[in-house]
Amino acid sequence: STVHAAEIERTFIAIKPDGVQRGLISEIISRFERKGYKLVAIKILTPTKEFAMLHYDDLKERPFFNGLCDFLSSGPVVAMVWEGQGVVKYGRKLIGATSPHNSEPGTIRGDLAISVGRNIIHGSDGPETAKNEINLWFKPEELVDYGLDSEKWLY
Ligand code: RTP
Repeated sequence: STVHAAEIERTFIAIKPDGVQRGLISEIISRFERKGYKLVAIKILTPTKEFAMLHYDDLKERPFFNGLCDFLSSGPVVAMVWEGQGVVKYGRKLIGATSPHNSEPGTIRGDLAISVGRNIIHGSDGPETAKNEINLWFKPEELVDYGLDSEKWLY
């Protein structure tokens, strides 16, 4: 029933404009929260296109890059940091495959989305990406600390 502090990871999760406009904020937060992950940062904002381009910098050579950045900056986005053991990898599992055509029922995209260009949520794809994305979207003081005793009900 113990977990080492080193095993507690953080990941960046964003509800994209389609997820926000469709009223899926609480549904998505609920899935991460019920699993046992902790919400350590949250804000709602409409990113600029320039900011969207920084966020998706890895995809700048892809044909859908421009449209993707237009879309991410088209309306309010809920930016979050979630914390817990294995949250980077398991968060991707909760989210499901990139294309909702392939994502399993039971996953967020499998249950709630149809098309890859409107797949409602983003999650960091690895620990390094998570650190970079958290730093891009949040200042360190925007993240909370739950304290030393808060893990005992989970681990
Ligand atoms: P995300 O970064 O949003 O969590 O998605 P991902 O890792 O599962 O997928 P990635 O390959 O990094 O693509 C990022 C986002 O680009 C959009 N996309 N459109 N063929 C297309 O039109 C296409 N392919 C990808 C999706 O919104 C995807 O989430």
